[in-house]
Amino acid sequence: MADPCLFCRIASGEIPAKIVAEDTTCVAFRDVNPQAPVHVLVIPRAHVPSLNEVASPALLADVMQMAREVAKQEGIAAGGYRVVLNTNGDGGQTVFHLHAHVLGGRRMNWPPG
Ligand code: DGP
Repeated sequence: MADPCLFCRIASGEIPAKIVAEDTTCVAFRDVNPQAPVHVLVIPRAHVPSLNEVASPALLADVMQMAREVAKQEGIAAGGYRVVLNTNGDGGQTVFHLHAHVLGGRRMNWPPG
């Protein structure tokens, strides 16, 4: 049976995505519905539904390390960017495979919507 998780299927290459970075633990790809000139999602290859279920701080470190590398690669590191982890319903999470949004290329608003 096909893996039901959309982002697991992107990580395995079964579903195509515009991949901008990948290593043994994480994959980064462009969001299909960008909210900023740069909008990249960084996911762990391992399936973890949300921040609430993360068991290893090393996994978070891997995601954040790749987020930082993507920001540099996309040319937004010096100007500034935002990394967002939407978590569960009130956090606005719609895909239940942990992902960090890397947003930049425009001035971010605060407070967020
Ligand atoms: P969130 O709301 O935090 O769970 O963000 C999920 C993001 O995933 C949302 O910004 C749109 C993006 N997304 C959903 N489906 C796909 C897809 O099939 N491909 C890509 N590249 N992004 C997707």
